[in-house]
Amino acid sequence: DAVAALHGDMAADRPPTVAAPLLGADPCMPAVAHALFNPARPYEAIGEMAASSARDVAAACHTAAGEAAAWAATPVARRAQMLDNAAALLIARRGALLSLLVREAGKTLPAALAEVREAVDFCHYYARQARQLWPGAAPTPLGPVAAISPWNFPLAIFVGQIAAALAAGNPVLAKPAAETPLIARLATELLHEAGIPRGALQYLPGGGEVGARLSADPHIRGVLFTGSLPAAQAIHAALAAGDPVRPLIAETGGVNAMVVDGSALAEQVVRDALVSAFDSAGQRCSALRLLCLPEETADGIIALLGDAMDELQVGDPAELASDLGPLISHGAKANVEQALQALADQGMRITRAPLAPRDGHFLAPALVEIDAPERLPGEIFGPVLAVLRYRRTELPLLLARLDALGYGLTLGIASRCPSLIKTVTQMVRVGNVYVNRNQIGAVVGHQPFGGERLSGTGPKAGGPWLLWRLVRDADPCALIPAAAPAVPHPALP
Ligand code: UN1
Repeated sequence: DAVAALHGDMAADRPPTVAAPLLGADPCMPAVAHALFNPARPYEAIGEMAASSARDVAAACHTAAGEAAAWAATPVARRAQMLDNAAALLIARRGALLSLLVREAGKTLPAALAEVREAVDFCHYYARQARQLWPGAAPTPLGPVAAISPWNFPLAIFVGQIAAALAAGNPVLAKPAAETPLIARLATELLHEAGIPRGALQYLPGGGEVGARLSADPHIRGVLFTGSLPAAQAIHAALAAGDPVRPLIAETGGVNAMVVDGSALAEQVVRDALVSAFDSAGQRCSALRLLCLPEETADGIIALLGDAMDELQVGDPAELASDLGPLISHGAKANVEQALQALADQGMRITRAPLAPRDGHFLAPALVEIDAPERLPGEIFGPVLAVLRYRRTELPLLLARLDALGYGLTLGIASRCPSLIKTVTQMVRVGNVYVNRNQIGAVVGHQPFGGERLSGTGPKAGGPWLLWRLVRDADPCALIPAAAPAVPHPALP
């Protein structure tokens, strides 16, 4: 019925309009709405949005500050009940949500369904956690929090950040990505319908300038951010410059590797690599970017991978047969093509198959054989998988070179040797290690998804830790004595 609802919505929907200045038009700088287009069919306008003005942001922050005491005094059980209500509304309106995920964000239907479910899970999860952590007196929240979310999970991360901040008692100023304001607006409406007061959750569409204004506003007491590294660094600087210094909880990108050893099952490696690299057309921070193969099995795995890539269907995400949808925008596609060209110019071999449709921002998945991890220009946010051969005896050196790239988000290990799995797990500094499985699709709840170093402010960006970071009371985990000094890396088996 969800798919039927999707097609119904697609046929019947009129382009929704985002009336951005929810707090009244700015007489000094009237907001000009611009059209939003389906990334799979760039001639199909799906709605309009206007960025929030400086005055909108200032007024919203002021309102949030005024609302802070009332929201903090709302019993935890009532806040949690509202989040459970929101989950029920997300389920009830899944047809409209799926339609927007496909048409605004270019998600395939399976990815869109998974995202609705993730948003529902986030609401229930933070409701349950808040009830369990704070059954008695509510803790002291930080105060108004800005939640700045990305276009690649425009529903799940948008709702997840809001749910965590609200559960902890903070009013939220939610800024969706400039590419995906419509789905965020619908989610905001459902959260309001669930009982969350309008002053406790305000919607501020716009681009980086809105995020910058929010981060600089003195009423803001913390920022939850998922997105690019440069944006995280800019927000960090703005927060650090403020008085008082306010916390940033950020998750950015990664140059995520899968380390395969000689004992791994080739077919499983191919299946897991394919999903990890090309699901969502590679537009996930968790996606596999660099497949590291031992010399002795590399040829066989690369051949299987090429055949499997030939089977992938690139096309309109509204079609059930499509495995990969489009990139989010013309600019995103150009960036990936530019990175591929730079690798080709360095003499790296690129295989691309199958052909992608011409209209829309589609890209055929690409396999690039590189000779050193340092060839990668950082994160390439698209359907590009680099493959690197390494000598078995040089595995420690490989791990050191991966580490030196500076990122620490996800790492896959493919091996049937338990001691090697254990050793590699101990040696790497990443937020999420996946063993003998794909390395995307973090599960809401027990997996506190987050990145280290260039990938974010740490794995405590999720799970119950996130709630403790959103209140002023001491995090009970922080009271546990620090671990003993790190022991030197054990030798590889
Ligand atoms: C992101 O892509 O910005 O585990 C983070 C996963 C997703 C990652 C979301 N939950 O693949």
